[in-house]
Amino acid sequence: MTVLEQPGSSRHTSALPGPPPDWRPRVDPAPLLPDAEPYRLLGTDAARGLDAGLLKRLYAELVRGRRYNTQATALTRQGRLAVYPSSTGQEACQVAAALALEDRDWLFPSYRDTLAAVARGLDPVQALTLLRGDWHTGYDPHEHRIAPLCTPLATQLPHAVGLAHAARLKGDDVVALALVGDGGTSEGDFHEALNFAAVWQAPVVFLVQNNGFAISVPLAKQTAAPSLAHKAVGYGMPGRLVDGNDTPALHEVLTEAVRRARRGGGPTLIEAVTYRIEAHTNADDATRYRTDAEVETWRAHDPIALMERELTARGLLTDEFAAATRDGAERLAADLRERMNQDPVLDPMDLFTHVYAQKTSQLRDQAAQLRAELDAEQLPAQEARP
Ligand SMILES: Cc1ncc(C[n+]2csc(CCOP(=O)(O)OP(=O)(O)O)c2C)c(N)n1
Ligand SMILES: [Mg+2]
Repeated sequence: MTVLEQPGSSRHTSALPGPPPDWRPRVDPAPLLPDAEPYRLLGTDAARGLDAGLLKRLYAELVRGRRYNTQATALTRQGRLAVYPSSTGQEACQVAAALALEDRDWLFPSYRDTLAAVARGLDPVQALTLLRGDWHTGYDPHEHRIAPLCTPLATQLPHAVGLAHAARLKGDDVVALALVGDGGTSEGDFHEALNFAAVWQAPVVFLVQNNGFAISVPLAKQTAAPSLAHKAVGYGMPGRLVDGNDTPALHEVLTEAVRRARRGGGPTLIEAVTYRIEAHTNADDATRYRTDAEVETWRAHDPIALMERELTARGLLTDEFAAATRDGAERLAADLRERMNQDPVLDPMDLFTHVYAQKTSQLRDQAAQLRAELDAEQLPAQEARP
């Protein structure tokens, strides 16, 4: 018997079947839709009302951040750092993310977000330990409430949701802010994290830094969505689209989203439209997949230059302030240079520490093998001693 032949359905009427019973949208999608174009403050009338102290603080952090990026890249050339995914051009996202959070909140960074961690107060050398290949994370995530810099794409997102949801269940006043790239939005973890976050109304904010590329893959090959911010609607959370090089605009949107999450309003997805000025890492040649002309158009929209225009228009970029900002950035770079040039003392056996609370049998075997090899290397050296 088919559905059409079921008892009661045999009465033929000429009327077309009506809609499914009781159907209506579960939430009104209109308020969840993102901004029609990237939200901006710099260069608009609204910028005139921005607090001078905040603008100067953001600017000083941007200048420090740029200097940190150039110094870290130089360290890769000197063989002192294995790899550095530079955030040059994306400093506005990094600084605004760090400053939007309270100390009690948590930051969940990706490999490109060392600068956000440093702007949040992490020791600049500790922030590079993983990228030097010295140690799993290099810092205590609990000390600054910064999760480990995450290399597997988007895996930090479900972690952020889990932490935020758990905090809410425990009654802790904690918001999690997770950073992810445009490429990371194609991962299953992105979908699972956003879905759970919205269903649970977890106090979490997702900041997608759309820098145009996932290594050599441009955004057009990554997604057919109108924008990455539009994905928010499908999960039932608001989406925001922001100029990712406009630091005060980002700071405002992120701060609002963090506040909303804190008062139980649930998650927000923010897409920051920005650009990766340097190659993916020092191991990549970006000239193979993009033109210099494209890079130049983004250099003209540099986050530091945008801020300088605003500060100058407001008479805030005095010679004294500019010099003090430059000096602060140089001190940061000199300290980084000096400490990264010291050879770290490492115990190869630490490879096996902190991987699992209880070592698996494979790890125990591998640890024993390494121990034996290290001991064998020691023997000739000991025998050579008088
Ligand atoms: C699960 C996973 N798949 C693939 C990679 C290799 N990989 C490293 S970076 C990257 C591109 C990521 O691009 P995006 O998310 O846009 O971040 P961006 O590097 O631009 O900051 C890829 C594919 C990875 N690290 N993890
Ligand atoms: Mg990208």
